[in-house]
Parts: sequence; structure tokens; C-alpha cells
Amino acid sequence: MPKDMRSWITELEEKGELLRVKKPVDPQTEMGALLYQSRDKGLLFENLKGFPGWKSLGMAPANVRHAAIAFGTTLEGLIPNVADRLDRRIPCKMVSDGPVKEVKKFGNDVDLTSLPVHRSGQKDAGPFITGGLCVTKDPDTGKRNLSFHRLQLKGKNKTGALIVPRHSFLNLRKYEERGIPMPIATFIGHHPLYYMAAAFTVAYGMDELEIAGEFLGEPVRLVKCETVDLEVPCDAEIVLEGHIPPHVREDEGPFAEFQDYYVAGMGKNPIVEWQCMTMRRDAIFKSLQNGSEVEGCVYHKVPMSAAIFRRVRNIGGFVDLKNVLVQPGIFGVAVQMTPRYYGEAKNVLMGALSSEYFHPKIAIAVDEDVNIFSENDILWALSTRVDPEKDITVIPGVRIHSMDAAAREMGVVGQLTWQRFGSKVLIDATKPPTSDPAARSQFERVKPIGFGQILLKDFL
Ligand SMILES: Cc1cc2nc3c(=O)[nH]c(=O)nc-3n(C[C@H](O)[C@H](O)[C@H](O)COP(=O)(O)O)c2cc1C
Ligand SMILES: [Mn+2]
Repeated sequence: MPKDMRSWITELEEKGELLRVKKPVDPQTEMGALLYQSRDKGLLFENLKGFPGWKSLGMAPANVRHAAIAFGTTLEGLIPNVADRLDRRIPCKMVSDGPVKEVKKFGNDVDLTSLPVHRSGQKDAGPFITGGLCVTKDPDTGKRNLSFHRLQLKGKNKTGALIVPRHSFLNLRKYEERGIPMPIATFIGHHPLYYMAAAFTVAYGMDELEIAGEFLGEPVRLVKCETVDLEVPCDAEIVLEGHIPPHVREDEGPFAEFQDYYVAGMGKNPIVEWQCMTMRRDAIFKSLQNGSEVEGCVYHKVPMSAAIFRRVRNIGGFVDLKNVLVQPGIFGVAVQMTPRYYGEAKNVLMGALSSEYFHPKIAIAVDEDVNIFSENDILWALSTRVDPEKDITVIPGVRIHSMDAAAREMGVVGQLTWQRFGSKVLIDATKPPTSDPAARSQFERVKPIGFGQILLKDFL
């Protein structure tokens, strides 16, 4: 059976990773706090105040452990596994119908306020659709693009949209140069591997839905939209179809963003007018809480870590690379490796700071004996293996992620000029390299006699 949001709910539930919330929950005033707290389990809200009959899924995945379940791998194997699959694609398949076409609404019957859209942060400008993935096309080539864009509710059939200068922004610019609206479709509610694929920054013109196919191990089945020349997965829960009018910008934001700040690119941003909504008869909504160490962050961590893993493993031809993990707040990244030569870890860290992603600003290299999934262990390595004078290198004058409050903002939000400018840092917290065994042996980590063999459970 093809994977969709329902097969994912079943899988999580069978593994004891999903909690059903049967008491009434208000999406405006209660849901955000519940999602924010549930960092271990997914939540299926079954009773939504003001939205009779609706259910909503959130915090699924709640963490990278859940992401490993979605990818069918182990926690330790997750990032190397995803990195290996990044160069493979499975082309999409067109089908004529699907569950997402069970209900169709057009024009005045489209009412986004009928959806249980939740409010994430206390200072948010209103409810935002955060669990939608947006399909647009390059008008020159017809190539599809899939990306995340938060959609601030601004009425029955209107939302704002944050479109950071990347691929869908390039598409929008092409439509704006022609003075015509850009068609857009958003699907809300699907298997998490669609969300993972959408969060990858790949080459312009590459269809992220083909990456989703590779992750899913089966072609994504697409149906034609009703009112725009776009295609969407036939087994999503809900699809919205609309267009972005050229050169229109309105106030948008604030919004609780991925780094746990309201520094969120708010200002004059594009709007979307929605003219059609199709959905399953018993559609389940998707509520995505953004912020550090909640669901939105999982969709950042896995793609970014895998892209960096793939990028740095060939530095100098071969690196004895073990793992990569983006750190809380998304602006840090830890690289786990066994350095063979003096300086090699720094070469790798330079690569980690200069990838497809602008987010990483603090790159830390650790050895294999440091648990990359434990922030405590990483801090231990920082305090015990770093000689600051030689192991910490600051790189001034580099482009920084445009939502990093610590760097200087330049240009204009909603325009190609928007950026931040600041510095990055490399921290080599590895042991001396294997080429210098005497120096390396100083840093042998203590282990008790019987480590790994004498187990407490056998003595209880
Ligand atoms: C949970 C989540 C939310 C995101 N929200 C937005 C957003 O509102 N606007 C945006 O431009 N990028 C957002 N991104 C950044 C994504 O990297 C981006 O949408 C997408 O991957 C870029 O795709 P593209 O390069 O094909 O346009 C978000 C990413 C994640 C993981
Ligand atoms: Mn893209």
C-alpha cells in the first residue's frame, strides 16, 4: 500500500509513538502549547473545539528518532543512509483520480477558516497553515518545485506567504516579470518523507517530488489540479489551489520561527488568493509546530545534516566520516569523524559551513567516542579537547542566514536583496589525528573494566 499520512499514523501507533488526544483542544489557544510539550511522542487530536468532525496530526515526527522510523533506518544510520539516497530519483506517475478529490470546493465555497489552523507562538500575527507543501513551476521550463511556505490566514480565501529567495522565489520573479499571477498549489497532510524531500535545497529545476519518491521507495502518484496547471499527490489529505498576484506585498508575520525567535522575515511579503480546495471526505489536518527541537526542526535537521554529510565526506578524496547532526536552533552543526591528519578536521568544518544551507554558523568536529546525539557529550568534548588558541577559528565577513538575530540584517524583506552579514566559527574538538598515536593516546576516554559486557540489568 502506498505510504501516506494514514499509514504513518498506523506505523507510529503500532510502535507506541503516538498519543491520541480525546479531550477537546482549541487550535487557537491550546494546541500550540500541547505540541510544544510533546517532544517524545506524536499527537493525534481527535476533538477540536469549533471544528466538529476534524482531527489533526502534530509532532509526527517529534524528533530525529521518529525520522529514523519514517526512513526505515536506525538513529545512528539515519544521516549516512539519507545522504546515500540523495543522488537517486524515482520519477512521479500521473493518475486520473485519488482520495484527495473526494470533496471539491470552488470560488466562494472555499473557506480556509473552516480548517482547524492552529496558532503556534504567543506573538504570532494569527493562525498560520504550516503543514502545507507548495508546488509551483518555472514558467520557462515547466519544471516543478516543492517547498515549505508558511501561510498566514488573512480571510476566507486569502493568505500571506513567506517566500525566502530560493527556487519558488525565482519562479515568482519570472511570473512577476511577465506581469501575470503565479499558479500555486499546497497540499496539507501527507507522509513525513514528503516534508523531508521538500526541505532539501537541491539544484534549481530538480523536482523534490522525485526525491520524495526515492525516499518512499515508490513513485509519487500525482493528479492534475482542478483550476491551475499543476500536479499534486493524489493521496494527500487536503489540496488548496490558488495564485500569487504579481508585485503585491502586504504585511506578514510575526511568526514563531525555527530558531525559537520571532525574527522571522516579517514585513511586506506576497499574498496568495485561493480559488479551489479539494480534500478527502474525512480529511485529517496537519498541524506543524515550528521552533527549536519541535517538528519543524526535525525537517530542518535531517535534510541539512544529510546534505552536509554528502558534501564533506569526499573532502581531500576521503574522510573517515561517521555522522553529522545539526544542533538545536539550527545554526550549529556537529561532525563526527576520525581525523587522520593534523588540520583535516578543520578542512571538513570549512565544508560544513559552506553547503547548500546558510544556517550553520558554528561547526564543531568531534571524534567517534563522542555521542553525537548527546549535547552533553558534545559539550564535554568542547571543554576537554579544545585548546581555544589553536582549535577555534573565526571567519569574519560571511553571508549568514537571514533569520539569525545575531548577525546584521541588510536589504529588504520580501526582495532578493534580503540578507544578514556576520561571522562563522570552526571548533575542532577532535583528538589529535591517528597519524600521531602518542598525542592521540592522551585523550583516551576512561572506561570501566567490563564496559559493554557487564550489564546492570543482569544484576537486578
Ligand atoms: C518546517 C519548515 C518550514 C519552512 N518554512 C519556510 C517558509 O515559510 N518560507 C520559506 O521560504 N522557506 C521555508 N522553509 C525553508 C525551506 O528550506 C524551503 O521552503 C524549501 O526547502 C526551499 O525549497 P526551494 O529551494 O525548492 O524553494 C521551511 C523549512 C522547514 C523545514
Ligand atoms: Mn527546489
